[in-house]
Amino acid sequence: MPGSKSARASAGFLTPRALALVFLWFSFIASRPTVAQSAPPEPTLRVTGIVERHLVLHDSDLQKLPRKHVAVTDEKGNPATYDGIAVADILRRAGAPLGKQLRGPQLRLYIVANAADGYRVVYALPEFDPDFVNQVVILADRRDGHPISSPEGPFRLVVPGEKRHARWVREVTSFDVE
Ligand SMILES: Nc1nc2c(c(=O)[nH]1)N[C@H]1C(S)=C(S)[C@@H](COP(=O)(O)O)O[C@H]1N2
Ligand SMILES: [Mo]
Repeated sequence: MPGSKSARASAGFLTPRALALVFLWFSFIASRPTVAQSAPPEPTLRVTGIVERHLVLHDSDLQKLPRKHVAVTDEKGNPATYDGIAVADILRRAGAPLGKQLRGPQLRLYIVANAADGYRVVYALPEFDPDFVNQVVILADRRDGHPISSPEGPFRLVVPGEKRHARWVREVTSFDVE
């Protein structure tokens, strides 16, 4: 049939050869984490979900954001200081609604903090917003002046004022806004 012939021509990108190339490409992508393990990548934080811009922030990007310092008590009751970036400043870069924009339907938004060990914790967006809360939640990259090593770091959430520390997520890898 002449009609089906032209249809085949216009769907030329679906030829078996093209499909094989796509398959090879995905196999390559799937194999990459194994390769990456031999050379540890720069610590990275992702912001995904319902935001204006998805972000992939490298350590060097995070260092450019304003620094915050908090003095807290750790889970064992010992004093500790943490330095890092207000989570609000990270979310603002992704275009999440904060301040006057955080109202009405936006108040249904929540954030899932994901950790390298699979631990996941939920926060409501206002919990990070300095217009709503006094105590700033930070993504810490230093404890007592030193970089935080795995499995606590390189990035750890510090939630001052929260009595139990179950939401102080260690080794944070991403924030998903849902
Ligand atoms: N990634 C990750 N973060 C985590 C946890 C975990 O299992 N995985 N446990 C939480 C709990 S229940 C507590 S009490 C604190 C303990 O913090 P610490 O290890 O600094 O004492 O970490 C929190 N953060
Ligand atoms: Mo805990």
